[in-house]
Amino acid sequence: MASRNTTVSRRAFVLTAAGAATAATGTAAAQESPTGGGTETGTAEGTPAGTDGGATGTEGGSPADGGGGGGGPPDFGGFLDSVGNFDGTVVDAQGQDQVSVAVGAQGNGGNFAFDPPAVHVDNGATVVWEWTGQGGGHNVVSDGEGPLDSGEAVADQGTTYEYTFDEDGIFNYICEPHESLGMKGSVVVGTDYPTASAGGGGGGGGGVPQVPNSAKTLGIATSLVMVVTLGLTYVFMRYGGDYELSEKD
Ligand SMILES: [Cu+2]
Repeated sequence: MASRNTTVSRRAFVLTAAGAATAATGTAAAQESPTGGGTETGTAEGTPAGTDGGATGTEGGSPADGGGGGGGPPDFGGFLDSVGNFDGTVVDAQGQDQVSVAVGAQGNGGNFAFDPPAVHVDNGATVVWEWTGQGGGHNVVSDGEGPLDSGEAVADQGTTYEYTFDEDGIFNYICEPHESLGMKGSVVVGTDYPTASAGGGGGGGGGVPQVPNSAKTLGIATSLVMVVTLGLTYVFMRYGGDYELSEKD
C-alpha cells in the first residue's frame, strides 16, 4: 500500500509540474488567441502560439485597410473651403440621368453661388447649369485643367450650360468673375475619386502594435531558452578539454 501511494504521489507530482508548465504557456497563448487553448500549446511550446498570434494580427489589420479605401467622403483638397454656401454636404444625385445646378443662387454675400455647390452623380449623367438671372454675369469654368467651359460670363435668366460626365473623379469649377467671393462648385462622378480616409488609418494603427507585443514576448522567451541551452553546451564542451591543457601551460 505504501509503495503504491509513493507511485501515485510521484505521478501526481509529475502531472502537477507538467500542468503548471502547460498553464504557464497556456496563459501566454491565451493573451493572443482565446480559442488557442492550453492543451496544444503545452506540447508544442512557443512556436505555434507565435504563429497564431501573427495570423490574428493580419486579420485584425485587413478590415481597417478595407474600411479606409471603401466609403470615405470625397476629398476636395480644400477647394470648397471658402465657399459660403457649402456646409460639407455633397448632394447625392446618383441614379439620376440629369441634375440641375443653379447659377447665381443666394450665397457668398449676394447671388454669387452655385446651388448645390457639391453634387455626386453617376458616370454618364448630365449636369445642367441654369442661370437664375441674379448677381450679374456668371460662367462655369473648370478650375485648372478640366472639361467645363460655358464661355464668357452672361447674366441672362434661362441661360443653360450642360455637360455629360464620362469619367470618374472630382471636377472642380469656378465662376470667373466671382471666384474670389467663393462662387465655386464641384461635381463628384462615379465611384473612383479621391476620398478623405481618416478612420482607416487609425484602425490600422490600433491593430498593429497588439501583435508584435505578444509575438515578441514568446519569440524572446524561445530565443532565450535556445541561447541558454547553446551557451551551456558550449561552456561544458569548452571547459571539459581546455582546462587540462591550460593547466599544463
Ligand atoms: Cu458668378
